[in-house]
Amino acid sequence: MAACIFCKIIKGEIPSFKLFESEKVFAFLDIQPLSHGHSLIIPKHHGEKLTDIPDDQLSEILSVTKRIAAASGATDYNILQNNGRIAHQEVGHVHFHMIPKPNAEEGLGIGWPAK
Ligand code: DGP
Repeated sequence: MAACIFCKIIKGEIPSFKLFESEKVFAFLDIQPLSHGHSLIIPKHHGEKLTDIPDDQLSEILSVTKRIAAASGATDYNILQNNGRIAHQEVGHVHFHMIPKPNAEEGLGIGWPAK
């Protein structure tokens, strides 16, 4: 989609720190990280919501997310997918956040409320 910022990132029209690319999946560092290594994993196919993405692509996205988490060295992390405007989805292209929790043993890290 022409106006979509994540489609522009995939095409290289907006710079990003690329972590991974395959035929159907793209991953890069979040520009507003909640922790060091906060990554975004997205389908190349433009779809706004989870239901717009074929199951085989979702499966690859989860697999890539797991590998990026391992590569980051994080043993504790959150995988987050904000689906829909009311659920705080700001970018209308499906994306999964991988948010490392370097201080997991001390409780939840930056960006999360205390228990
Ligand atoms: P969400 O609220 O789930 O839609 O999160 C969107 C995320 O996308 C947010 O953490 C910031 C990130 N983001 C927005 N614009 C850009 C950009 O141009 N480059 C990168 N790397 N990340 C972006």
